[in-house]
Amino acid sequence: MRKTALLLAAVLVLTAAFTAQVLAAVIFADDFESYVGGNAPLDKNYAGGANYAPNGSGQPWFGPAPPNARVIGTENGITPHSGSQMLRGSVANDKDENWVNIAYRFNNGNVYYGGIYLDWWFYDPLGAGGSACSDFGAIGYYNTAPTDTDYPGTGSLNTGVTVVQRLSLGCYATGDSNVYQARIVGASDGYSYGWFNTTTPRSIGWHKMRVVVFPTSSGTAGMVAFYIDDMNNPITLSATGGPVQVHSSVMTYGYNVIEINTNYGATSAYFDDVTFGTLETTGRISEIKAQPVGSFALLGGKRITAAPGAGVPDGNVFVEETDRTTAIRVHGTLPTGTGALGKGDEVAAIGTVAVTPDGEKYIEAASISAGATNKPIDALGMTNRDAARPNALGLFVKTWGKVSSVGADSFVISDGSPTPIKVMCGALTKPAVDDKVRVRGVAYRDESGPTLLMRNEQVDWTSMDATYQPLPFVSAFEYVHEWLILGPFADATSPTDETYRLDHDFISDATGGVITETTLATAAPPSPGATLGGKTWTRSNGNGAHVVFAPVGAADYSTYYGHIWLYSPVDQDAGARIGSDDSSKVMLYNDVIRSMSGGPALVMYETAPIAGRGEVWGQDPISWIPLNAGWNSILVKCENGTGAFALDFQIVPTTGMGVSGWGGAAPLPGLAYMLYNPTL
Ligand SMILES: [Ca+2]
Ligand SMILES: [Ca+2]
Repeated sequence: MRKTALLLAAVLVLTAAFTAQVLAAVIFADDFESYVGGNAPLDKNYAGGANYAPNGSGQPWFGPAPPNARVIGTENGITPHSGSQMLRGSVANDKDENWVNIAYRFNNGNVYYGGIYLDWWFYDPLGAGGSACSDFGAIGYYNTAPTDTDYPGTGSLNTGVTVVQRLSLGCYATGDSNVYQARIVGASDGYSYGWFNTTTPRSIGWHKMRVVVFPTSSGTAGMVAFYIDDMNNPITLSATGGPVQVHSSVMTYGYNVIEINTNYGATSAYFDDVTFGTLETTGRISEIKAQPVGSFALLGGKRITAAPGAGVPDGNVFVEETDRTTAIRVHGTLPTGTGALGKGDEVAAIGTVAVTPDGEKYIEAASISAGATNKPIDALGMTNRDAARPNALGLFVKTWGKVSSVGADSFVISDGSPTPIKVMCGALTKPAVDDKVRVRGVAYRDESGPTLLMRNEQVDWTSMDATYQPLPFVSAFEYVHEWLILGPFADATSPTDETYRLDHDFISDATGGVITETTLATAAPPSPGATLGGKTWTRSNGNGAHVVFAPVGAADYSTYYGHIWLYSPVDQDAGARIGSDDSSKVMLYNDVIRSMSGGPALVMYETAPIAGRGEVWGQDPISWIPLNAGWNSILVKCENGTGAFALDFQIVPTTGMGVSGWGGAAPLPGLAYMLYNPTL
């Protein structure tokens, strides 16, 4: 480890605001002053090189097929950012890479999942239009990085690598050479291979660059922000869905290396003063709420419980810890279009801590963006008294009571607690005075006292004596998040005939003809744990608003069934959009269908032509799904040839079927679903 007091002092002055609030421990800082310079290779794995060190000890930088970066002094009128030494590439177009194995060096062989940053000084020798400079720094992950020494083999992490992540920042030749580029491997909304153009113009000279990975946990993609020169405001990525300042890291592997890439083009950039460290914040909402008003807030990976609509005012989302201990309101300019936020979305925000006159701490966000869509958080049951307590503020709760009055956009309930609760519900249908109801919403407080903010979900209030409270759909686009699934089914013909996989009745086979696909809803209503022909109806792993069949044992050349009980408050005609890998079929059963068919369910959709295909969100419209008031059985059958096996489904208005792609259609509001049938 190499540190220079002078360097750290300079950094602190330049980034005082961000540093004071967020950056904590510097784990590794390198000003390249302690190496042998004069064009000597930096690589520790360059046998006989001036900066050679044993694998696992000494200085930490290694690279593939050394020499890679060179340690040099002032050249071409360019002076090091600190001291008398810096780095550049070896030879034009040499594609030099140098890594530090941060997992081995600093974290006992463990990856870092988030709560980390990397910054460095970057000299752009060409500025605007300089496509011959194509160099960048990165935080990354390589599954070839050892946990017990610096490098494998002779020093290349590229040899045999199969799993990679890189969060890169600098210039990249395939992008717009008038601006800087950033990369998130796996992101599909950049211009290619995870690369994004930014809106930050290139200019000749030294630039401070920083990559920040928000706090997150194992298995969750953290949020990423990139900074150039202004360490208080992230740069803007030109994503295909619209500009973003914070983006999901997409991959969930964590990070085990830092990386410098030089001479990826003919003209090398220069690097100096590399610093890797951890963020001060754990990202817990309780910690943000404890911060003083006006302080910097960095929120990552929390889950939205409520987005604007009905009782929730525009420009606000409520986000909650998955352990339901705390929640907070985030106010700002919310993303629109396909980036629109909804319940179950992971959200990241950068802003400041603010407070209302009624004492509510919230985040006034300069930047809000969404990550993955996940399982919506269940409401926490509370008495009116508990829902009115300060520590419930912002939590998604379920409470109950007798209706004492009804207003234009609200009604008041009381369970006998000292203070009644005003339920803000906008234009949703209200209960009548003296009705006893159960209500879900966000515990809030305004000048009138305790309130409950209902989401735009009519099903979030039900009669107190109802035996059910249905699940909401997820995201701003209301996809089915969880299915009850049954399978896989296959027989001797399955491997050779795709049409057979979709059209053959495997439920009939499995039950000796006693139950069929179209009598299933009444003869053997699906419910969690129910068995049928030796298979068990199983809750799907909610997976970003679609079903991925693989986690429960998907096989090639097989067939699965997925089922939900769809709740509609009224008789109405709906449409749907479906995406499936490979082909699928949708069967509907309810009173309308029974009167049409004389009994069994009817097929409302079948992929045409039946063919192997990858999943495209909402690929096909289904023009007519007649819904009964109450419960409707929807059975989706999906077949797979090989590889991925997945399904997505969205109910849409018949008057606005939209287009394919995530969020390609506005949802039909007011619906919900369950995995078991409460009427049977
Ligand atoms: Ca230096
Ligand atoms: Ca497939």
